[in-house]
Amino acid sequence: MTPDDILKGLYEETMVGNAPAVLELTNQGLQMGMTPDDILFEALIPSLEEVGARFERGDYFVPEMLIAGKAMSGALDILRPLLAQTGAETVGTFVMGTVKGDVHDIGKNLVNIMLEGAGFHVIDLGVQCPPEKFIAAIEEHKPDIVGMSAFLTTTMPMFKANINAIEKAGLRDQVIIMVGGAPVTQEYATACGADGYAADAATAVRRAKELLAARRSA
Ligand code: B1M
Repeated sequence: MTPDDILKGLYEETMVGNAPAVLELTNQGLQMGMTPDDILFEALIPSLEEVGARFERGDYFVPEMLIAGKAMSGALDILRPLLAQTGAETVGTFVMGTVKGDVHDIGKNLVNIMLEGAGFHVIDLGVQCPPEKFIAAIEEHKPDIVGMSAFLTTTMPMFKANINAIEKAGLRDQVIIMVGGAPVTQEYATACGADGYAADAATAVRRAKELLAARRSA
């Protein structure tokens, strides 16, 4: 098998939710010297994008989306330690959660992995996080940054609800708030009162570091 065969196989097997094949191909690719970035950005993420497109066209339904997501998550478990392996010192604490009403977590998990790789201590609150959960986590962990993900247009308004609740609890000045997720834009982030936004995991890391540096030098 060539690296191209591996990428093609990963793309196709993720799309049909064949988790064992995706695991096998991921391991094979790594053994052949392929990088985690190649596997992620040239096969797994494009495959899930196609899954989403098929769902929109009505060719796929929720079960197909679910098994494709599970296949991708299995590969991420293998890639996680490799992506996070930088030996960087802790640069700050980041509390992260998917907002209430939303169960998507693959994108959030990927952001977490990249943040860990960049030296952040990440506290993952999981999915379907109500405002009280973010507030309790701020009180307990005193993070530098709170990150919120939303993947549905119907759950994006939870950003504003969370930020209002954090303000009401008197904690807004203590944390930088970042938001993200597939349907989110910079304009939306600004409108809901977030301090930062990023379109993908790598940009999220860069933005988090910039925001933290600006806060510390202020
Ligand atoms: Co859902 N789903 N889904 N789904 N799903 C989408 C998001 C959708 C775009 C598909 C489509 O129609 N094309 C669509 C949303 C449309 C919209 O509102 N605009 C959709 C829908 C409609 C739904 C349901 C409503 C379907 C239904 O029930 N009728 C339902 C909702 C359930 C709920 O949450 N209440 C639903 C359910 C599901 C599954 C459970 C089956 C499964 C989730 C599995 C899981 O996450 N464990 C699923 C999946 C797999 C998808 C798609 C196919 C893939 C999502 C994904 O993991 N992408 C998705 C289609 C698509 O995205 N093209 C779709 C890969 C991931 C790496 O990218 O999530 O964008 P992404 O994350 C990126 C960035 O967004 C950014 O960095 C990440 C990494 O680069 N980012 C941040 C994320 N968080 C960030 C935070 C930051 C900064 C950046 O700062 C804090």
